Amino acid sequence: MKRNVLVWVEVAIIAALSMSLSFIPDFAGWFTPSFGAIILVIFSLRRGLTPGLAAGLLWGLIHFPLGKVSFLSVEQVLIEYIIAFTVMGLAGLVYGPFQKALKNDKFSSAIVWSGIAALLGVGVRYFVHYIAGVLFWGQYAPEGTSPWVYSLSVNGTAGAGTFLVVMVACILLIRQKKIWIAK
Ligand code: 218
Repeated sequence: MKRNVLVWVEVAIIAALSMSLSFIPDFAGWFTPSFGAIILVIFSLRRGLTPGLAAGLLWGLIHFPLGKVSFLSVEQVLIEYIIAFTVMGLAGLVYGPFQKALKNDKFSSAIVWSGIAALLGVGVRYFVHYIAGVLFWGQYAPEGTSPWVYSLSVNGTAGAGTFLVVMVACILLIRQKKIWIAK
């Protein structure tokens, strides 16, 4: 396959795989980590920024035909299902140094770069959900809790949990170079 076509086929497969992990039940409501982030961060490190952003955007879009969108308003949905998912591809900003480290078998350094990638992708995504939480989800805050504190507790917990599962996966998989380095 032409290299370019192969990358786009991977984008579609990755978006579908990430979406399939979103079917893990919300065992802790909105506090539940986003397991699909594991796949998206790894892919952004494998292919770089543009494919990562594209896979994130597609993952967000797939929520619509599957009826997996929590709708409060058009603005909220655009922010949380288009912008928030797309920015996960920012993990691909450290593609260069990550690839260099792994190609030289510098596994500890590669793990550090994957951590920076996860902080970027997961951190920016959940910052977006945090802002959306303050703007749109305040009515769900328990009596006497401000929307700021409520959104920080929900999205801070979900974001930290997501970061954690991404890091566990990266550490377990870092020596499997085939996953990370494309032909
Ligand atoms: C306080 C609060 N509650 C709910 C949401 C909505 N939210 C949070 C995280 C992730 C997603 C995307 C789908 O998994 C959504 C819609 C919020 N932002 N804030």
